[in-house]
Amino acid sequence: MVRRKLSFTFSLFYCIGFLIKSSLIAATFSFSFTHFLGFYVDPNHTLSRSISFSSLYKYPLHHLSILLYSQLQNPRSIQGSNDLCCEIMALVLHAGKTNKNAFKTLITAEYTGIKVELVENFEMGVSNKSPEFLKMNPIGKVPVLETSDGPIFESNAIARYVASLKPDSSLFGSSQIEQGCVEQWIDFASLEIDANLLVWLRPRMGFGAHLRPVEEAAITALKRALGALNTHLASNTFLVGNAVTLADIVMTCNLYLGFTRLMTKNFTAEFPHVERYFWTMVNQPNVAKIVGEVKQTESVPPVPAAKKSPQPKEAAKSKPKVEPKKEVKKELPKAEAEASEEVEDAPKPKAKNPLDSLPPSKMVLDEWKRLYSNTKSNFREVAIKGFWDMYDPEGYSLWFCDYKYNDENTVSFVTMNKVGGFLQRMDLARKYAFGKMLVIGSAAPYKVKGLWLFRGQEIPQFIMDECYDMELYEWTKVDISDAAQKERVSQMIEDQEPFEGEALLDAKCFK
Ligand SMILES: N[C@@H](CCC(=O)N[C@@H](CS)C(=O)NCC(=O)O)C(=O)O
Repeated sequence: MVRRKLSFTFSLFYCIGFLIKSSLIAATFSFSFTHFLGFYVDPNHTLSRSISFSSLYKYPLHHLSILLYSQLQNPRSIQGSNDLCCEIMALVLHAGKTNKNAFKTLITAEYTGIKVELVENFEMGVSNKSPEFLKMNPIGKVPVLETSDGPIFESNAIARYVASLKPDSSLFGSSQIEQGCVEQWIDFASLEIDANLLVWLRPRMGFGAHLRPVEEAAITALKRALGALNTHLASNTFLVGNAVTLADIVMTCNLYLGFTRLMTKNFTAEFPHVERYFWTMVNQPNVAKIVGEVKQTESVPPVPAAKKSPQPKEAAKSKPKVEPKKEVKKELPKAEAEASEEVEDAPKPKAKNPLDSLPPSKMVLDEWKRLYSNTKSNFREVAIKGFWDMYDPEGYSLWFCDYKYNDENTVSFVTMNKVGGFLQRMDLARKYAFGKMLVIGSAAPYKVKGLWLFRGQEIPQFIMDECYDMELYEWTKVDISDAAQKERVSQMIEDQEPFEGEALLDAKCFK
């Protein structure tokens, strides 16, 4: 009797269990069908994202349906159980829209098909200082990735994590040695490229003192790294293997900072394979979707005018009260230069250029520039004669310059680009200077020589300070009482050819 009762109870439990199991299977089928349908009616996945309870199931059939669904959505992204929830609920990235460190993750997400969304209404200096944010990253820096298993900070780590969500991701290379090389180039991109770029950029964005020897050392180290990278890329399309890896993503984002903020065409022309690589990378559809159109900077940001030392308290007291500037509160400890990518710089009062305090000159530089531009014929009789009529040797001085390293000018377009970059960099002197630069010779090595007209009797100090090309040239003040020198000036303004017995490869004017 007891045995019969027991067996009846077991049978009952078995039936109930069977019924539960069957209904789970039915639910899974209907869920799979909804997902399957969702592919056609809900391409943005709002439906699938809202059904987050699905991730609670640990049912093989359910996995199968999700795998089928995710394969239908993105044939490249069959994923394992860990990333199912990523397919369903997007990972949230805390950063501004233009942050190159956030780009690393967003590009990786494009390559892997993992959903990563930028947090809404992120405000640099505010959002990342909130208590909730500091719980995710105690140092208060961005980016931070919020996952259902907890947050991750450090942009390279986040990008690695997102890449690893796709099993067998080719972003880590296709062998252990390739994976080692991917890691090698990620470190190289961070420690040899990015770190030096930041030492160069930070003080120029007003974060920390600008110390010329420190900047020079960083530029030298950066050039050394770019030289090594250039050599590697001379025979490799990508950093590792024959396809884009995580190393390329990290390297491109770091170079992006350099190309858009510091490294003019003149600077990068020395590294043609790095240039080719960078433009190839930013034009890859998965990269272009995130970074948009990229424009190389035309100048290096000038060093901000030195801050005035604080007034002694007593003196300050006796001064009329000045309304404190609203922007001052923005000078929070946002110490990193990269932050400047996202923080609007408070407009800084422009320091008066000492050249504006020189005694007035009878020569009006703009008038000369207009005459130069508008003279289309009889250049010698009209423009050159006009120049000497206008020239004021008290208010202006003329200078010849001679490139010190002509031996290096072995490639014509590289040489012309170098000169082009120099002129772009001289933009800051437009109000006070006029120049002609000649690239001379019909075969390498080409000579680069120039003529400059500067306000004042010396080469203005701010140009020497700001434009590093200046020290690449030998400068000689023109003695206009010497007829030969005067004639040389005329010939240079006129682009006379042959010049000193040689053909001209190029002549550029700064006006
Ligand atoms: N090594 C970090 C650097 C992060 C970083 O410096 N982030 C900057 C913006 S790109 C930041 O949050 N600065 C704010 C601060 O310094 O408080 C990474 O790669 O994530």
